[in-house]
Amino acid sequence: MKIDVLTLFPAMFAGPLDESIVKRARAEGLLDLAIHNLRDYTHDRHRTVDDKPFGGGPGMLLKPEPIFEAMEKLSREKTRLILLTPAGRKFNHSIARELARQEHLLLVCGSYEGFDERVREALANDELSIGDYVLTNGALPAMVIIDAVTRLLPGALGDDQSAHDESFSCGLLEYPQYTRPAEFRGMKVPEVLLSGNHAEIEKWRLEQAKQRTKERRRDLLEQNGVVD
Ligand code: JCQ
Repeated sequence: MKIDVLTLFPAMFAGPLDESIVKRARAEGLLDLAIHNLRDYTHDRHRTVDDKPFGGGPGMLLKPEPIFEAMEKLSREKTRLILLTPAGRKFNHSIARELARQEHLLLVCGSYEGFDERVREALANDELSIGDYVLTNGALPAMVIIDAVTRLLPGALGDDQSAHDESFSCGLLEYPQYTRPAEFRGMKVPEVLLSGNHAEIEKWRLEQAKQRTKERRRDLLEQNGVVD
């Protein structure tokens, strides 16, 4: 998969995408990631990316020209252009799965300045939010999405990792897990996990996962049609 990112803050991307699973996916050629500075698509002496809103009001807006020009240079036959903004639809694991099936993503980072509406109308295939809070810019949301999508690319996870029945893949939060020692500072691992009875262990885990999800995230059960 190819992912291009358009941002005013390319330096923010050094670090999170050079570690762990994303690093390995890049090294193995599963992910071809490129970060582009929006300012490189300007032509004036001051490399202007923003301007005042028509009609007045506070703040500035990202000018459409650099974004259109970048899109024209970067887009391919099957590009999905996604704006990162708190006004987008809320990103989740099923959207991550959907994005992992795409050939090419172009992630355009918004900022406090906001987009000229013509970018939305003419260019955006989608607008995504990573949650109900406002950040200074869309770089962190872009990295969150890249991380969540990359680990779903075929071959990105090791065998033991991909076999793992993680939270959200089955619609439930994870059950409690323990490793050695069997007793630590007086806290004991539940007896059933030491029993060797795999049927009982599976039953216990499912029960714990359901209970935990009901307590912490009833919305997930509702979303999956378990309760309403
Ligand atoms: C994304 N959740 C929060 C901030 C405006 C118009 O675009 C804007 C983009 C941002 C940066 O993204 C977020 C965000 N998901 O704050 C303001």
